[in-house]
Amino acid sequence: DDTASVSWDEAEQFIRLFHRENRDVGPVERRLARVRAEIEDTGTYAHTRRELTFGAQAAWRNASRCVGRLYWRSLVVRDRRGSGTAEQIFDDLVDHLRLAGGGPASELHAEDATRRAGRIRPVISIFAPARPGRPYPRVWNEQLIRYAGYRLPDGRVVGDPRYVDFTETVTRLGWQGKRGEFDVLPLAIEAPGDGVRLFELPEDTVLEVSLRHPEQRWFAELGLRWHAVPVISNMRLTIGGVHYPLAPFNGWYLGTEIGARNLADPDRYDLLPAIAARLGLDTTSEATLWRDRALVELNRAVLWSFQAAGVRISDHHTEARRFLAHVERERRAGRRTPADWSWIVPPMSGAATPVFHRYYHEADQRPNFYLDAVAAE
Ligand code: NRG
Repeated sequence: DDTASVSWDEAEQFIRLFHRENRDVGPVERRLARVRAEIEDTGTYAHTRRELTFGAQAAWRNASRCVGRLYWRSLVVRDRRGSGTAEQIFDDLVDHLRLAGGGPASELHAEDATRRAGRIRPVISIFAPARPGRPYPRVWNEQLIRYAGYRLPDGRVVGDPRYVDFTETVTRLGWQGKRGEFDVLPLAIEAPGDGVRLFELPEDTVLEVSLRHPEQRWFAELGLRWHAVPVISNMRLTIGGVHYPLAPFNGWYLGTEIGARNLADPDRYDLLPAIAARLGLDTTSEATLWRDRALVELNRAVLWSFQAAGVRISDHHTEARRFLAHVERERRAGRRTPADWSWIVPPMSGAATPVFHRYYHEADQRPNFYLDAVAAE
């Protein structure tokens, strides 16, 4: 429950962890006494900047479903706890996207604007924590950049079927979509005293890659594209008993997220039949493995197009090896890496990657990220 007091046990556990791993921050007992007094007074306590930074990085390190954790220490943490209005939050999210490397020109790195586009870096922006009995800001979108889905009268969907309900919600709030296959949705930002408000992302913050295939010329004619940066905006960050309901974060894509799920799942863009047809595959029998063959070519197109555009992306073989290197590095540091096999193994060619052939430590370690119920109905 967000409105209850912060648990002292969780606060103490985190402060001890932080001091154990950051020997230079001073005596832990003094900090614990202050935190305890603050909780007794106010029901909660405020993290120092360094606690916030370490807490977010440790939350990533503990994210059991993430295969990309080798880089957890490099997470850039933006402290936006002071941003209260929907406008301020929107400006911060725009800055987040620019810093993450999604778009070209930005004041932040004007000098190497061309080199920087596509050089994606992991960033998290942390907004106000939930405080006992007080409302807090949030974003209704699952990710900052997602494509609208429109249901046609005949039941088919134009765009991403996953966002049909969300698209209807923002449409009721006054948004008018272009009814295309890849329309970037507006942000729905809810701030205390402000209600929910819609904001369009400036074009230069949404870097997208048009998909082509290294050999099949017709592939480009499918008109497929995907956005370069996944920014998860519906997960609650929990550090030392304090909940941050709005803490959007991003890394970079693993090719299979796009090629083996978003564009391939039957309840998403469902493109395998169309690609198999263009490849001239025999689809009359499952045993021809036409789905598998189309899947490989689609995933080649994703990786090849991102690489050609200079946009950072990983393939599942490389990332699987890096993950095991991470597990080993953590073991040498005296830590176990919690992991969820069903998320760590990629959605194609599972057993061809080394992460398939073993089991993992299954544990809920904090700090961590938790899925919040989507605010939109
Ligand atoms: N599969 C989702 C994104 C989930 C998180 N993936 C990341 N996270 N790569 C999709 O949009 O396809 N990240 O922080 O980079």
